[in-house]
Amino acid sequence: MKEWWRDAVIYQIYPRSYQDSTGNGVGDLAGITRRLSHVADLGADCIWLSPIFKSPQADMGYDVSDYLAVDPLFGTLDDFDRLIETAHGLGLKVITDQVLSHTSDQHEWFKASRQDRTNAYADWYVWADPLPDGAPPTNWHSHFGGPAWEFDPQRGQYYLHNFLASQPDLNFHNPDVKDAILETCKFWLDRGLDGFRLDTVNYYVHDQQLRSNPPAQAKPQVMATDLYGMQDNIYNKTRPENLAFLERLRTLADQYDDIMMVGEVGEMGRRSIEIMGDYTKGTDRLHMAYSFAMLGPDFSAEHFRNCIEGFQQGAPDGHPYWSFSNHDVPRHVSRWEEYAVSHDAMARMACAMLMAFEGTIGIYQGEELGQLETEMEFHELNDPPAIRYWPGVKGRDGCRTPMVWEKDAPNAGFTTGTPWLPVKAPQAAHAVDSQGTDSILAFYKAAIAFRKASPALSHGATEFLDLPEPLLAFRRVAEETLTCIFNLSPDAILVTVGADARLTGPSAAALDAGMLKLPGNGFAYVVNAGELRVV
Ligand code: TEU
Repeated sequence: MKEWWRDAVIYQIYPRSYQDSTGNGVGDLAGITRRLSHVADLGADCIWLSPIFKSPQADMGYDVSDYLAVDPLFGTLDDFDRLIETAHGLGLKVITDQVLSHTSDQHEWFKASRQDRTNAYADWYVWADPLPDGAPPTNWHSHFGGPAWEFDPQRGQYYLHNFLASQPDLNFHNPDVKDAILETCKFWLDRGLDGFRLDTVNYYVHDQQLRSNPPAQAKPQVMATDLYGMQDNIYNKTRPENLAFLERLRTLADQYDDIMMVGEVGEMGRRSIEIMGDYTKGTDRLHMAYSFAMLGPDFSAEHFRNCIEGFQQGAPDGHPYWSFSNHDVPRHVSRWEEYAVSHDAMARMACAMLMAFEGTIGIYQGEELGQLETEMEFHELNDPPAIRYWPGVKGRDGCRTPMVWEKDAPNAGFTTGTPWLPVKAPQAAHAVDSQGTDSILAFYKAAIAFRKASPALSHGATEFLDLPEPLLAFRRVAEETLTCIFNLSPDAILVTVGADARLTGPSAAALDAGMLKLPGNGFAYVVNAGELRVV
């Protein structure tokens, strides 16, 4: 189908934690291939593979040392080709995670670049002289803590790293860098991929004049790592010059058949929704984008409405990608537990909500099991910012622990060896083989199937209804009209509806004589809803 991605459900696989086939404790491509039927059975359309490329794994693969090779940890190029072939055989598309903004410091380009100021790669990264007092060139912060500049004694200069010091930022003002990066993308498209997830897509270009960001404000920290969230990062990322590069990427993608690119906008809040729009409007930039707006703690109806309406207004012809969890944030069932009657009730309602949103839907491995964030001990941590800021910061290991397959098998069937992150009892309790007919997994399958079969949910327009918090309600309008209503609180709420109203699809509500009873975290898809009023 042309533009398959428009109403797709995309399933994110974190390869280190899906299925180990060798017993070394780390998941791999052959393991994923073995488990693809789970994804197909769920009803997803596509898998997004977090990075599988050669990497010292300082940031778990988001530090690439060779864009054209599979890391031996995950297998070989043959394993990759077999994975694609098996996925395609099951009707699943495959997209890979391209980390183009920075490389590992072990990449040959950087090893050459740091030698001196005149070598062929000298300007491939962002190098700058110290200020007269020896300080870094700007006040930019690294997302993972401290200054975004690292001094290199051999060159006598600083280099830019928006993330770890071992993740130097490429210089996207250099035409050779842009050409080389596009070549690496071409390599993977030529191998029959269906598209890319583009890591930190708004970080590619920095301010060439090296202006300092406005001084940090005493505002609440969004991301816990350090002062990063307190600085308006207007000069180290989201520069206007980035759009021209996105257009080149699109030109490349359009040379292939029905390729999709989804960009990760590394930003939260309202501004992030604007950037998603800027990056996806029209047909010459990205196909879709997501930000961290729905991946944070905010769980108000107003917030979700602002995200969805804000995107529509900013980019009426753009296409969003919405998800509640990924490998960078605490799992949503735990993240939003203060609003939950129970973890399971939250898992069901969040799924029903997500499946009702207009756009493409992303789910993160384990979410379909109602999985909880894993509580970590210091000695179990792997994530660099988690280690650096322990115990003040909840790092990202708790959402990255292995997928659980068989409840009673060692390590829940993930590995026969010692897993790189622990498999603990509260997580193993959610194993795939323990999910029966009334389970969260069964619910996800039903909700995905319902969305697919419903023209309103899969491609209808969205019209919000003005109901008070904690109710989120909107109509999806296509050949049919469906009213979707969600109780974002643990307390029951009564809503009157029209006399002809009836429930359809999965629900957690009771409808009797024009009265819709929503328990805590209740939800319903309603046909002929009539006028809704809170009693
Ligand atoms: O994440 C980007 C990221 O975590 C932040 O950029 C984001 O800006 C922030 O959470 C919103 O305020 C990607 C990957 O998903 C992550 O795993 C990597 O560590 C990171 O890039 C560096 O490659």
